[in-house]
Amino acid sequence: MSDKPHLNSEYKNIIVKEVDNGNALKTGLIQLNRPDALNALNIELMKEVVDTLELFDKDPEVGCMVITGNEKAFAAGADIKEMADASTIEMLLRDQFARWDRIRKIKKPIIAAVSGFALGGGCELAMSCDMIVASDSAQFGQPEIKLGVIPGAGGTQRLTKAIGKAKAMEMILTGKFYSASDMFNAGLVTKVVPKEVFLDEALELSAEICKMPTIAVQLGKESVLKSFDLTIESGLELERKNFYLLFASEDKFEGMKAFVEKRKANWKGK
Ligand code: DAK
Repeated sequence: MSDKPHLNSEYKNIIVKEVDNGNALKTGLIQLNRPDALNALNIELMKEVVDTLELFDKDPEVGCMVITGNEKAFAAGADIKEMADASTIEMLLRDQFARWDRIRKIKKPIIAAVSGFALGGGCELAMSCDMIVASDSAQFGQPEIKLGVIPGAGGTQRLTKAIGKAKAMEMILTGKFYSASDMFNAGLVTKVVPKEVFLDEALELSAEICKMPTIAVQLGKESVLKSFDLTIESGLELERKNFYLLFASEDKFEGMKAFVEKRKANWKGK
C-alpha cells in the first residue's frame, strides 16, 4: 500500500495513478470514471477530482497532472439530474463553485486529455486545465442554453478569452458542438491527435514538462494565467518579478552552468 492518501483512497468516481515517465518527477493521472453517465460531473466526483489535484500539487514526486475521461466522453457536463429539481437557495447552499475555484489555486500544470464529449461543465473543466490535448473525435460545446441556463463554471469568461467574442458568442448562444479541429483553429486546444493515442500524447506532453525545473514551471504557469487578469503593465511587472525570483533558485545556476559545460542539467527543484 502506498502512504499517499490519493492513491489509497477508494474513490467512487475517479481512478487515480502516478505514472512513471522515466523522469525524476511523475505524472499525476486522474481518470473520470462514470462511463454510464458519460462522466457527468456530480458533486461527489468534483470533490474527488479537486481533493486529488490538491494532493498531487503537494506531492514532491509529481511534476504535472493529467485529467482524462474515456474514448466516448471527457465529461458531458455537470450532472443535470442532480440540478434538475434544485432551487436557487439549494444551489446557493451547495456552494459548488467554491470547489471549482480551488482548481485555480493549483500551482503545477494540469493537462486535459479529451476524447469524445467535452460539454458544459466538461468543457469548463477542460478549460480550467492549462492545456488541452484533444482526440480527433473530441466534441466541445456549451449547450447549457438548451437547458434554460448559461455556463456557470467559467465558460462565458474562459471561452471568450481563449477564442474571442465572435466564436464564444456563437457557441454559448446556440449550444452547438464543435470538432477538435475547429477548437484547435480557434485557439482552445493545444494539439489534436488520433483518438487511439490521445492519452499517450497528453502523458508525453506531461513527461516533457516533468523534465523541466519545477519552480520555473510553476512561475511560468502563474505568469501566463495572470495575463488574463492584469493590464499589460502589471503583467509585465509580475513577469519581471518572477524572472528575478528564479535567479534565487539553485536550478537557475545549475541550468546555465550545464549549458556552458555542454551537459544535461541536474535539477533539484529548489
Ligand atoms: N448529466 C447527467 N447525465 C448525463 C449527462 C449529464 N450532463 N449527459 C449524459 N448523461 C447520461 C444520460 O442521461 C444517459 O443516462 P441513462 O439514460 O442511460 O441513465 C447516459 O448519460 C448516456 O447518455 P445518452 O443516452 O444521452 O447518450 P447519447 O450518446 O445519445 O448522447 C449527449 C450524448 C452528450 C449528446 C447527450 O447525453 C447530452 O446531450 N447530454 C447532456 C449534455 C449537456 O447538456 N451538458 C451540459 C449540462 S449543464 C456548476 C458547475 C458547472 C455547471 C453547472 C453548475 N456549479 C459549480 C454549481 C455546468 C452545467 C452543465 O454542464
